[in-house]
Amino acid sequence: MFATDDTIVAVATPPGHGGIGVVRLSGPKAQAIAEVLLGRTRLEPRMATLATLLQTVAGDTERIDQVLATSFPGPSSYTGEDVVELSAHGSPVVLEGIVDAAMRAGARLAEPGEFTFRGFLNGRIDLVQAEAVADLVNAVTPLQARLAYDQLDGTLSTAIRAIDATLFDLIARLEASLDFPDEGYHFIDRDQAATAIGSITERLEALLSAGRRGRVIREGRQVVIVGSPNTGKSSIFNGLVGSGRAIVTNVPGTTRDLVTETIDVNGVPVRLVDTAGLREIGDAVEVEGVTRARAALTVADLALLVFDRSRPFKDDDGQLLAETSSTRRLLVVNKGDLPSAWVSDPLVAAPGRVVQTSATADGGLEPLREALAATLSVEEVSRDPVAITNLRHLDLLEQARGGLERAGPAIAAEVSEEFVVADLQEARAALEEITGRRTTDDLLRHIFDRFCIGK
Ligand SMILES: Nc1nc2c(ncn2[C@@H]2O[C@H](COP(=O)(O)OP(=O)(O)OP(=O)(O)O)[C@@H](O)[C@H]2O)c(=O)[nH]1
Ligand SMILES: [Mg+2]
Repeated sequence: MFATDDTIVAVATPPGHGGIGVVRLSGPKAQAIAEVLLGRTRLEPRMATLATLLQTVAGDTERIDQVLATSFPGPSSYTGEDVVELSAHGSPVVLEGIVDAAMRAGARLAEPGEFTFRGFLNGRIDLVQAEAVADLVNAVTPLQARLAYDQLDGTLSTAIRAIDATLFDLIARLEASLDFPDEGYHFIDRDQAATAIGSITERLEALLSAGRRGRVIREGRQVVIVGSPNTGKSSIFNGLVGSGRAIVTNVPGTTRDLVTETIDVNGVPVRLVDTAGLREIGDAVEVEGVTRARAALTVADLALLVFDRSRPFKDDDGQLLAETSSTRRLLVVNKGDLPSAWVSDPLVAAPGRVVQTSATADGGLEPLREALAATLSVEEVSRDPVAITNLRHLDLLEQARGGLERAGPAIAAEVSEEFVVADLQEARAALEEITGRRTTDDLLRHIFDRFCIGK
């Protein structure tokens, strides 16, 4: 996938200006290139050294910046190779200058994820941990970050390897019984094998059920705000987001496109989408806005239907109620600070929890915040059992369970051990694909494509 015998370089900190920016080098020539850049011969391993960074252009040597250089000799470095990190002032010009100088001295610009990929190839981390690095970097809620860190720390890898080891042992004993059938060896009898398969299946089940919750935390939820024009959708959106992100006016038809922000609801990242007020009239822009609003509704995990209580309930409102009857929804009755114009309660028979709000009154959105949390949050994910968050891992665990589910009855039905062993091997193959003991180039490309450059 990537060449692995050369020395790579990249800026490891985000683009833009900052207090400090870090350039990272990894590969056999990392140390030598750093020596050229710093004009000195030795960096004490794992000690930050203050040094001046030099570059030579057209025979003239100039000073680029003062940096802190740290050398991490392989194999106990992030990549498993020699690594040098240069912390400079966080200016894109300075950092790009350092990268250019490193390239002139023999380094190649790193591809996205290439540092982590080398760490994986050199056995510093397994594939689950590599994926956790990307998840940790991309986390938007503290709970997401915590679960990603747990996986990076190896909790999930350890759990999967332990199951794999038990399977390996079981297969070995079954195979031994196959190889020496006439010699009276009973390495394992069918009852013992059935019990072992049952207990491995239980361990997989525990991981799978924790994984369903974990996935919500990693993938988040999409919540779409819909309603007739001028009911206060954008005001509610702004209130929940905590900024004036969407335009609010008293003109019906203000919002015309989808406006999206992510908020944290008890650790679950929620993509909140504000939409154009649903009505049939309007110019071409508004019609397109309404089409987009309806499309957003179809992919929502939850819809907030917003009604304006200060004016009579209209046909449009009734139609929205009917058209979302099978969508998970909250019925938000807004403008509670104004006198009600509803003579009877039009929502009384409608499925969905009713929440009274006032987007303009202090604390008027609290009931909605609480209802969102109650509807969307997952039970608190404890650190044990390990919560799987990644769909790839879940799919492979399901595959592993499939193998065990075939092996269990086969052993009970006195089917030849060979077939049982084949099913168990299949389960093992799936587990090994999770941790990356077996992989394909396509899978690796897919995983490391998600990384940013410098990671
Ligand atoms: N009194 C009162 N006014 C509100 C409340 N919520 C919104 N408004 C006002 O209602 C008007 C419309 O609010 P918006 O948030 O723009 O409504 P919208 O549903 O996004 O409107 P469109 O984008 O046009 O569909 C604005 O003048 C808001 O200030 C509320 O709870 N009470
Ligand atoms: Mg609006």
